[in-house]
Amino acid sequence: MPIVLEAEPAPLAFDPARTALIIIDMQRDFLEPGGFGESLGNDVSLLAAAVPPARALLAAAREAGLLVVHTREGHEPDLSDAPPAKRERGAPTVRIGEPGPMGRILIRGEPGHDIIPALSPLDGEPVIDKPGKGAFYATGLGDLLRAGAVETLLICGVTTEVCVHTTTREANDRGYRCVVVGDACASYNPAFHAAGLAMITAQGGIFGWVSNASAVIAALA
Ligand code: TIU
Repeated sequence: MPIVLEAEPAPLAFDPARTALIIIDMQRDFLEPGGFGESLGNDVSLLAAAVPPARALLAAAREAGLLVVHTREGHEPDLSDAPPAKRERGAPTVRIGEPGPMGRILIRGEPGHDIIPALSPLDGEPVIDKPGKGAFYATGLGDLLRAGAVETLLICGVTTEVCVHTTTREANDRGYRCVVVGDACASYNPAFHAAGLAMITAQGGIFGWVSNASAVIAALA
């Protein structure tokens, strides 16, 4: 049965049975003090603000029986899935695959690549390992969502203007209704966060909708 969610630019009716929550890249290396993100000079406390809303949203999604999908950005240890154009970015000591404070930077299996404990996936919840910023590129996410007959995505995570935005744009072009849960997203740059959310809802919702965790939780209750 469709339920109505308060959102911008307009309320959205959606069917929870055909809705997935996608939590983007809530990884230790991006969020925790002492991780890769902080080593680049970022203020990781800005990302911490998204954790309580994301945790509440995750609990409500599980309770309502939504498909819950977690993603992680990272690469194979041999870097075979990291294109040179991505590997070359940044100062040589903080490049992908180099030793970082929580293991090799953005490498699968390293401690920093893990999802933060507050948002740990449950057994059986799919975890999509992605080599790009978007969660559809070179992953099984499209097949997974098709198998679940999903039509609406609730999207949150970090960072708003990078992996959340890229995934939302990919999903929008694939025909999904995308709701970005704004307070459960964050950026190292507050202006980019605000602009990222504003870009979703501009022009009548050019990429989708923006809501917040308490509105989603109320709609699912
Ligand atoms: N997950 C994600 O957004 N990856 C990034 O590299 N984000 C930055 O903002 N750097």
